[in-house]
Amino acid sequence: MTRENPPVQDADETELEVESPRGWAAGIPGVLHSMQPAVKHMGAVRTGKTLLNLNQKDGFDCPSCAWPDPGHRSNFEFCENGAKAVTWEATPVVIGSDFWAEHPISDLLARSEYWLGMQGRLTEPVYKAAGEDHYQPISWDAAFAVLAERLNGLDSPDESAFYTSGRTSNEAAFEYQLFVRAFGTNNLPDCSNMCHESSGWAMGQTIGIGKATVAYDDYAKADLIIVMGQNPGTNHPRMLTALENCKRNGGSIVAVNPLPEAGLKRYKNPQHTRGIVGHGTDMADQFVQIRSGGDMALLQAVCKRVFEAEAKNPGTVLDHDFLQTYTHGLDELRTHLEFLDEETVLTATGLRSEEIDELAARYIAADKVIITWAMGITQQKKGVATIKEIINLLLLRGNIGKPGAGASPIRGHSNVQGDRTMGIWEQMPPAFLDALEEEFGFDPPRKHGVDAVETIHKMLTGEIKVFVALGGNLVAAISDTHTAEAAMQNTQLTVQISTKLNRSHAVVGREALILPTMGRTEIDRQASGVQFVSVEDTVCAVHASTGQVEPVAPNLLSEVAIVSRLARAVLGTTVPVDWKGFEDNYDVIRDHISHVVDGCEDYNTKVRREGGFVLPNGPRDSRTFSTPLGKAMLTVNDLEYVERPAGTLILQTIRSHDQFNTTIYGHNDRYRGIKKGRHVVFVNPDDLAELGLEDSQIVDVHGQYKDGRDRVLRQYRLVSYPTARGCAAAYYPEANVLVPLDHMAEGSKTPVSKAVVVRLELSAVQQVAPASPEVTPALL
Ligand SMILES: Nc1nc2c(c(=O)[nH]1)N[C@H]1C(S)=C(S)[C@@H](COP(=O)(O)OP(=O)(O)OC[C@H]3O[C@@H](n4cnc5c(=O)[nH]c(N)nc54)[C@H](O)[C@@H]3O)O[C@H]1N2
Ligand SMILES: Nc1nc2c(c(=O)[nH]1)N[C@H]1C(S)=C(S)[C@@H](COP(=O)(O)OP(=O)(O)OC[C@H]3O[C@@H](n4cnc5c(=O)[nH]c(N)nc54)[C@H](O)[C@@H]3O)O[C@H]1N2
Ligand SMILES: [Mo]
Repeated sequence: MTRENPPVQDADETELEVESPRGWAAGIPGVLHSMQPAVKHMGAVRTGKTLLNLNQKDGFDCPSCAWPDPGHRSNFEFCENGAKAVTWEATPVVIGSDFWAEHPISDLLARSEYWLGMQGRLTEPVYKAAGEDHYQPISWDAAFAVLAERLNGLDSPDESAFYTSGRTSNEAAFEYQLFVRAFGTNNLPDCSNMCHESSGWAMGQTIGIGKATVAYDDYAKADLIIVMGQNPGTNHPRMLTALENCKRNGGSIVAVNPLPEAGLKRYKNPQHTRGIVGHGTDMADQFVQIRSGGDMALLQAVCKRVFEAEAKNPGTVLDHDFLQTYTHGLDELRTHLEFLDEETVLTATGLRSEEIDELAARYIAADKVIITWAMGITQQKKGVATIKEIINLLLLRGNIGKPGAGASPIRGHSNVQGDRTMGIWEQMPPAFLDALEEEFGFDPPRKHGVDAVETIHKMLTGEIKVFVALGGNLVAAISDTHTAEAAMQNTQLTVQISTKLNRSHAVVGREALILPTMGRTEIDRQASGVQFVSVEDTVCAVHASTGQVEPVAPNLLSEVAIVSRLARAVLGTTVPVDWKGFEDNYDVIRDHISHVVDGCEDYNTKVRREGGFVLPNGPRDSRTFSTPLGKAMLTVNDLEYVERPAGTLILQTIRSHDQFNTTIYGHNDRYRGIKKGRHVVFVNPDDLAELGLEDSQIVDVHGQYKDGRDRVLRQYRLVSYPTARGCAAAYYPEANVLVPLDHMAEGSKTPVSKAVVVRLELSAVQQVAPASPEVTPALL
């Protein structure tokens, strides 16, 4: 097979341009931008088959974010970034057999994520033998044989870890966790460990379920939506339509963010004439420009004001009936907040008291309130406690379990929530393991497995020897890049089941395998005919997804087929599971899901209904809270915020408008005014002045962590930007070199990617670092 298009050159960071940030999102440029790359790479027919079938009834689910589909879909139910995701996957550009001889691993190590991803789709399994610098094509059977021999040669199944990224379908995820547990370990780290784990922890403990308590229609019914730590204009663009619906129905929106993100200011909806030709819809009625990590203090201060308002006008502010019937802990919370010190709150938040008064007044005036959040909240040291404060605030006025109100963590990957529902978690509860045992007749391991950070630790110590990844790019996605890379290279075998090349294919163990897979856009033919898969969105709606275009190469296997063959090679007939039957007909997997996963009874029928079905949700449906007391828990959390010694800044790592996690589509961050480059650090102009620095100077960013290690991001261009005072921002994944591996959220152990204390120093060389990563000699 040969390449259809030549490989693109890497970006040249020296051409980086900076313009003023934009004050609005989407509109005509959004639509045009979304069509451009597709038509260029795929031609009109493949473009039509993919983009017009995106999120349609019989089409496939968008492989980008987890935002839900509305009941009434327009013909263009996709956004600019969904289109980029589809184009990136459905591109006919492929990596041919000649590629591997031309590009040894030492060459791949020196390439940027952008270059790697742009080489095209992976088309055949390849293997790197111990001591070799090259991958070589290998047959599928030989690849599974290598893997089976290494796994079965381990002293214990716990010497292996099986990672999952959130694009994997419910069918593949269910089968994968079944295989891993039948093999004998719960070592199932996933991308969620680095993402919404804090939400799962906090919500599980307080309301008994780690998922949103709202349905799609609730956004339009809300009187107030508070959007915290989230940039929907870039990361969940279709959410702007839901926010717009809320505003058009008379609701209001508050954005809590250190950055004035364009999508939260004004939205020009490309699906309405008024959006295309007019001014668009003004979004946030109040912008609360919070200091990084200050949300916990803000939420406590708002709760305190709610109690004070109730004290002034007893019986009018708190929802007494609700609190009495459904919650526990009201008095303790009230007493705790009496001691909250306003000065501490103002330091922690960087806000004025009046701004907090305004937010509290808005909250009290609204009957139905939704609070949504994403990574600005979860990837904080106090992320779990902060989300518990969100729950406190909602509970005080009965904002859980009624229309137009609720807690709404907005998930990242398109099926990250479904993967968890299907059992991808290192700590699945005993009831799930019991159900597996009953259904399949083997004894699943009960000891908890490792999460993503623990996996890295155990690779470093040599306790984990084989690493298998069903999608994703762990080495780039996890914190402390250099440590993570050393860990990955300390393993015996790394295996990546992927659609495209990324850094995790270059930073490998002694031996390595790449197993290419089909993507969600592609037609999946098996022995019983064309298959569909299913996914769950951020509001617990499950639906089918059917690929529409021919697979990009004949030798690709679906994820289900790969896991099925892997299981057969490793386990033989030691467990009574019909892996071949799974591969031949995905209905067989869904029948098992029906028996094992709560809420999925009769899965094959329900998932075939138009629009699928919504999973049961106690808090949302009936104010049922499955906590040990059977009540929603108001909790008392000791306030903490990020300390910032003089001369330092709190740096957060964010996504540009041209990336999906570690996948870099391009080098423009349109809304923030950055063009042709990514090596920038955004700093408030007053902080720049205070630090004696100027816009466009080139600096080295040094992490300031208690372990004293000098973690550095070299030669980044300063961009004077209206972020909150004392805060800075740089793009993920590059900035992961600065996040220490043990800098984790309490409880959830999510890396604290949004608050790293840093010091800026002028670089010796006043030139932006090249796009290719810095390669430490140890890696070669
Ligand atoms: N196009 C596109 N879509 C995506 C993704 C992508 O990379 N590209 N990734 C997907 C994934 S996996 C996820 S998890 C989501 C991520 O979606 P987001 O969470 O929106 O992604 P981030 O870019 O990390 O943005 C974090 C936001 O939190 C703000 N923030 C940072 N620190 C704080 C703080 O202390 N307090 C408050 N209140 N705000 C803060 C930042 O300024 C920023 O606006 O998007 C998903 N969708
Ligand atoms: N500093 C910092 N670090 C972060 C974050 C942050 O905000 N800041 N965010 C964290 C978050 S929220 C997340 S979710 C993680 C993301 O971590 P991951 O999910 O591990 O990373 P992705 O970049 O989404 O993975 C992209 C790769 O998945 C593969 N892929 C794409 N589609 C498919 C498919 O259909 N099947 C298979 N098998 N493979 C496929 C491709 O090879 C692609 O290169 O990163 C985390 N890391
Ligand atoms: Mo995520």
